[in-house]
Amino acid sequence: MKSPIRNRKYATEITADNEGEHVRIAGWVHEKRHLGGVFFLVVRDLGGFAQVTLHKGEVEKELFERVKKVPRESVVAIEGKVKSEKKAPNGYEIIPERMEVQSEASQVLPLDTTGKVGAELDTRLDARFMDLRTERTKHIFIIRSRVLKAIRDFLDERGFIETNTPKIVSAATEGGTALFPISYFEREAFLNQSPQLYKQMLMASGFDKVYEIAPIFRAEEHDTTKHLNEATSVDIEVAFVSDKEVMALLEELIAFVYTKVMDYPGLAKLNLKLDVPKTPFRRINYDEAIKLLSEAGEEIEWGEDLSTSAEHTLGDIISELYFITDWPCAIKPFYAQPGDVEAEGKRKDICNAFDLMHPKVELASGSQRVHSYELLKRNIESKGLSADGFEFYLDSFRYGMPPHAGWGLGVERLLMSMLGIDNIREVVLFPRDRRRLAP
Ligand code: AMO
Repeated sequence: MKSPIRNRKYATEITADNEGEHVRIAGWVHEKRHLGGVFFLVVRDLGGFAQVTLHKGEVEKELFERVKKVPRESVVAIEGKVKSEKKAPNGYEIIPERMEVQSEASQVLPLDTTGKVGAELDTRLDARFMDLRTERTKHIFIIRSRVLKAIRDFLDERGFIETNTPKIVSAATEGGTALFPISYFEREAFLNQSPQLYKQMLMASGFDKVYEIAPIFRAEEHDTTKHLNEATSVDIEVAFVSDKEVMALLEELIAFVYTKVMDYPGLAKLNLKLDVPKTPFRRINYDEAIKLLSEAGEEIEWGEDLSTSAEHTLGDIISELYFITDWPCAIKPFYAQPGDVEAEGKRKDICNAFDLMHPKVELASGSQRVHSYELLKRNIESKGLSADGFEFYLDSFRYGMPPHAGWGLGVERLLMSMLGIDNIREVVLFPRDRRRLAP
């Protein structure tokens, strides 16, 4: 990694081999220590830490006093000579000649950035700009960026077209979760829960394989460790395939993302070692899930959705990534394709829909889609919705719509499950939840 600023070096760009060279570093005052006649200042930058050492009597008095006084977390630029020092981070220290205080920090910091004094998540989120200065939090977001890049690389490589669909919409897609209404001039509109309708409409365009990585808005009333009101979803849609093909693509993608993250050196800061999940993932159908749950003492009837407790019970039994397939149509959205009685001998009230589960949390859901205009219209109405509100969507099924399938994968759910993090808010820069609208 190279500093983007001319003449400035990152702490990790310097080594003991640069002994005697004149360098300029810039960053935050991480720690200050006074031992006898020697003063140590640790400067932190994106790369790591540099130790600046001042021997009383050997540096100018004025500089010595200014360094001693500069408050922790101030932004400083320091010029000086490199000296090899085995006990310092990266094996060198800097003997300063000049220090410029570019921004002095107020005393009494909202958080300790050294990791020595822990803080509640709420306190950390209130001062997120500062929490991001801690090693652990910094690495979470660098990993998040790697995950997103890996997803894009994987899909681009396979000929997917990245798209952007509207987030201000007129219709709901996911029954069960509420919408956030907004005022749109003289009409009512909503924040989109999912790009579902739009990605399906793109299947009528001939684009064949599309994806989008974008926010989804869910007006979930409850305040849990796995729900956000604004989350990020990776959505794909593929024409001329069934649920089977997109499930295979999903498991390959997850394994690929793991391989791209596992060699990241910052993982050690999270005390993590990642094992790439073996593909294909285990598949159980909904009936088997209900049977396993009943045997484990969960009270659940056929046709009910899985509660969080049921998900955890199944996770304890299966303890790896797995798919639940063949869901009752009644608990899946109107766009999920019912089973094919003739070809597959499936019941008509079972849909070609699936969820991808981590033992602790659902990661993704998807399905083969209904592509018959008549069936889709009937399904919308049978869910108690008015087909009028879906006209713009239904129209795209009337003039040549190929069979298609797709899924939506929660970026935060993937990250928290990979990194063994219990609270989803940890993996969002500025989370939006039932109580939090700032920062
Ligand atoms: P679903 O509603 O299951 O499916 O959402 C897909 C995935 O998005 C993530 N997710 C959330 N993450 C955090 N907080 C939330 N409130 C939240 N809601 C959803 C989850 C979930 O598995 N249109 C379908 C997808 C499809 O069929 O293509 C859909 O939105 O990881």
